[in-house]
Amino acid sequence: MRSEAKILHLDLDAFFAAVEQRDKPSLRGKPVVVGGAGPRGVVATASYEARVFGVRSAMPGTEARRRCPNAAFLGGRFPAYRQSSEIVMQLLEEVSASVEPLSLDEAFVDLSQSEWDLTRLDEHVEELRGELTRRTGGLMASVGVASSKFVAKVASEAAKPNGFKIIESGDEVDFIAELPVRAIPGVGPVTESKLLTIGMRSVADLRKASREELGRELGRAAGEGLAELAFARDPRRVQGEREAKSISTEDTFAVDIVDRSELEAILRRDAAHVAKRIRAAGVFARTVAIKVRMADFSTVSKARSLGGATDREESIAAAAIELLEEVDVRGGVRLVGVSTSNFAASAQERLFDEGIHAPTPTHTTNEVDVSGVRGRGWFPGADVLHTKHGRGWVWGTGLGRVTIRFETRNSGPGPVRTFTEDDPALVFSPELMPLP
Ligand code: TTP
Ligand code: MG
Repeated sequence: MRSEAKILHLDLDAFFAAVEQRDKPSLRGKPVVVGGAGPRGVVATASYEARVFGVRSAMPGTEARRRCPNAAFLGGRFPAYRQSSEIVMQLLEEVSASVEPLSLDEAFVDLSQSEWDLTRLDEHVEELRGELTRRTGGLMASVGVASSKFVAKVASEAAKPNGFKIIESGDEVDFIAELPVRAIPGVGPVTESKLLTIGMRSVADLRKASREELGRELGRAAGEGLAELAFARDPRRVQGEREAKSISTEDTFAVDIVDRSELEAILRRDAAHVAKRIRAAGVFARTVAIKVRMADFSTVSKARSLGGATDREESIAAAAIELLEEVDVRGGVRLVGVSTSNFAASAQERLFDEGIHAPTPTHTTNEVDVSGVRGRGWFPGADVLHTKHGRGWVWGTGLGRVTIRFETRNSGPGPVRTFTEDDPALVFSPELMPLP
C-alpha cells in the first residue's frame, strides 16, 4: 500500500517556556519552568534547559524545584500564549485550506489542499519553520510529514527540538516498529498495562500478535483498530476549515488607537489576509463583518451583505472600512477584526465590477468581554509597568516587597529593582506587545 506523504503535523517546542524566554531576555538559554506554583501545583512545561535536570510536564512543582532549584518558576501568561498560537495557526492556514488545530501549539495540515510542490517538501517545510520563527519573534516548531496522522505526529516528536522529519511512503512500518505501544493514539494507561501483561511492548510486538488474541484482551473493535495502526494504517482525515462558516482575523494593540486612518490601514491588512485564506479555501464570501473592542472592553460587531460574492481583498477592505464609519472610535480601540462568512462555492456570484453594490447592514451586536482584564496579582513572570523604569516582569515577591526585572522582548537583559508591593508607581500591565 503506497500513499504519499501528505499530512503535516506541527508542534511548537517547549511552547509556554519558549514564549517566556522570548519575552524575558535574561531567561534565554536558562532553565525555565511554567506552572507548579503553590504546594499542589504541577508543571505545565519546562524549557529544554530544565528538562536536562529531569523536569517534565505534569510533575509536581515541589519535585521540579528539588530537581532544578535554579530554574525560573513562572506563572502562566495565557494571553501571550494565545497571541502566538493565533499567529501560528494563521500561518498554517496560508499553507492549506485544511488545518486542524489540536491544541494551542499543535495542528495537522492536509498538504493535498496546499500549493506546495511535494517533490520539494523539505524546502517548503524549512521555509515554513523559518517563517514561523520570524512571525512569532523567535519560537521554534518541529514538523513531521507522513501519509497518516499517526505517523506524522510520531515523526514530529522524533524531530524535536527544532527539526523536521519526512517519512517517505513505504517507510512508515519500519519507522514505527520500535515505538512503545503507548505511542499509539488511543492507547492510554489501561490499554498499555493490558498489552504489557501479554508481553507486548512495542508496535513490532503487536504486529506479531494475532487479531484474535488482541480482540480477546481489548475487545474486538479496539483490537482491530490497534492491529491496523500497528501497520501504520490510519484512515483519519484532517478535519479542516473547508466547511468553515467564517474566516476571520483580528489584531490586539499594545496601545489603544484613536486615529481612524490608522485603523483603516489595519483593516486593509486584515482584509488582505482574510482574502488570501478565502482563496486558499476556494470559496467566495457574501458577508463581511468587523469587530471593534473599545478601551473599556465593550465590543461592537457590525456586518453587511455584499451585492454578490467575493474573494478580493479590495472588496472586503472597502466593506470593512464602511462598517467602521458607523463606529465611534474616539474613546480608543484596543482590538479590530475582519470576518467573512456566508460563503458561495463558485465564482458565478462574483461581484461584476468588484465594487460594493448597495450594501445592506444585516446586524449590529454589542457584547462585553472582560477576559484578560484582571490579572492574578504579583505572580512570578507577570508583566508590570513602572512609571519611571518602564516595562518589566515580576521576578519575586515576599515580605511586602516585589522585585522586578526591567526588560522586554526587544531590550536585551535588564536590571533588577525592588519596590514595596503597594508602590503606586508600579502597576500590573497585561497588554501584549505586537509581534514580531
Ligand atoms: P506540549 O506540546 O505537549 O509540550 P511543549 O510544547 O511544552 O514541549 P514539546 O512539544 O517541545 O515537547 O504542550 C504544549 C503546551 O501545553 C505546553 O507548553 C504547556 C501546555 N501543557 C500543560 O499546560 N499541561 C500539560 O500537561 C502539557 C503536556 C502541556
Ligand atoms: Mg509542543
